[in-house]
Amino acid sequence: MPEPQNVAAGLLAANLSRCPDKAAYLCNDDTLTHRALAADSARFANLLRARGVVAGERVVLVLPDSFAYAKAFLGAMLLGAVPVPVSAMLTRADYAFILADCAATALVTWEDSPAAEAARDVPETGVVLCCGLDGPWGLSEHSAEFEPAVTRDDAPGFMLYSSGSTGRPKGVPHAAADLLGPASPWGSDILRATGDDVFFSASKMSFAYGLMSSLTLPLSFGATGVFFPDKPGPYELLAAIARHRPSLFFCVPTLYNLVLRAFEPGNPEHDLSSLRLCYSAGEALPASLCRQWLLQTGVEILDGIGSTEAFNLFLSNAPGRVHCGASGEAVPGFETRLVADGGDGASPEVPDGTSGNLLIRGPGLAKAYWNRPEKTAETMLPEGWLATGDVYVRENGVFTHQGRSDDMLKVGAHWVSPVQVEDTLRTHPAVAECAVAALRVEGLMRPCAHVVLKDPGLAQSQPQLATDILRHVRGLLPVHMCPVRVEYHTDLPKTPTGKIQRFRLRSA
Ligand code: 3UK
Repeated sequence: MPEPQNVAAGLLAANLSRCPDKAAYLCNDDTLTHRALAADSARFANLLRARGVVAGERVVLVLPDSFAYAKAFLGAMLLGAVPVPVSAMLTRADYAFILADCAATALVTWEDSPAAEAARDVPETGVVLCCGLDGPWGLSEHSAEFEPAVTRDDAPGFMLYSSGSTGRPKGVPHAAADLLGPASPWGSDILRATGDDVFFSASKMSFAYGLMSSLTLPLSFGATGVFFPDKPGPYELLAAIARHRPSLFFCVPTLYNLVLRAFEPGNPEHDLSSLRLCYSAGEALPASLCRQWLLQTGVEILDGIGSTEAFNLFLSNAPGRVHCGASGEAVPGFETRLVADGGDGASPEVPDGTSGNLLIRGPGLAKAYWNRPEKTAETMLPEGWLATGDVYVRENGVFTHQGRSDDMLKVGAHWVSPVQVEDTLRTHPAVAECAVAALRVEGLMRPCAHVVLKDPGLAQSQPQLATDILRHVRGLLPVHMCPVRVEYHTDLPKTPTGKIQRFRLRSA
């Protein structure tokens, strides 16, 4: 039996012995060494303890990606408390819901944030610590010595709220050891990460994808992570890449699309020469974007799917073996099953080339949702299988995403994947972004195209444009898949992590 240990303490101690004076993280002009990170995380644990926080309690973090974030997250874990990263872009009401839902005893945020206001609505959140980018006030007054708590393997070690595309957010508690899952084999074999890498994630640490690629992978490899505290726009991201020279870049498809449109080869402020690999997750990467990015930047994008429940990537493309438009193959260590509706891990698989619901099994999966037994029963199936809610087609071991099971449309007894129709819509030169959702026409479901135009003025100046878009798609897709109407939008509804919320566009 391995000695039970504190996962955060293990990560910090490993780097303290192998590379104490190397940058653990970079943020704007500042550097935080592994040595300073270890000391300040211990101080943070002492600060929380001095304020009465004890092991097992939830500590909600609402912060920009910053050194303060890393210290608070790791400090809470040293104490055996449960850090709960939450997006910094929510409303007071959202924060009040989450603080109450997880019965937080502490909140770490900036002064006057909507989360700090929400803490007044939920008085059980007794401790509110206000931070700048470096850490909370008075951190240096606390000792840098801390005896890490030893927590039980099955106790929650950290918790994330899933930004799911339907309904209110669900808490997803993970064992502390699950934090180490993405390092191997995803990090080691697919990203081929080493201590020489500089990780940069445009996705925030409140999103599992950002948490692993910004915060924990740099620690697992004794590498360096770049924190970007602001809301990422394409020009700011290009400038940050030119400045910090990351070797690995992580982002969601929508942002890759914006960065690609802003990118000017030869512009010294758009210097991508440090990148050896780009990674895309969060939603399917359109094949056209995958190809265009490689063509224009010379760097491969690997698409892969992960989830908050898995706290890992379970299907992924691999370097030199990219299948544009597909999520790639099962990541070693994960078992997959594609089953018919209502199936579980014991059900027969659908044949290759046929749509099925993806179930996965492997290490590090969340065992249950926080206080949501019905959702747990729907998702965490017997024998350790997890229903991802995603519909896939598999051919020769390569998985192609067909959409969320809850986004699929059935038109005239045919399944229609919004993703496939959207890919086709995007080939029309006027379309910048689009989403397909159900529209009820005389009681029957029909696809409707919700479109953001590259030039919004065209909606007025070219009244024939909508007809032209529909005709374009009709030339390329079977009739049941063709949208019957185009609706223009200035913006599509998205989750804080950038996923399109197709359910908000449904008319039925
Ligand atoms: C969808 C994808 C197609 C899919 C996540 C990387 O996105 C993450 O976690 P969430 O819990 O959402 C999970 C759901 O998002 N999705 C994610 N990636 C892809 N669909 N292609 C993809 N490449 O519906 C999935 O079930 O917010 C991503 C790492 C950790 C994560 N938590």
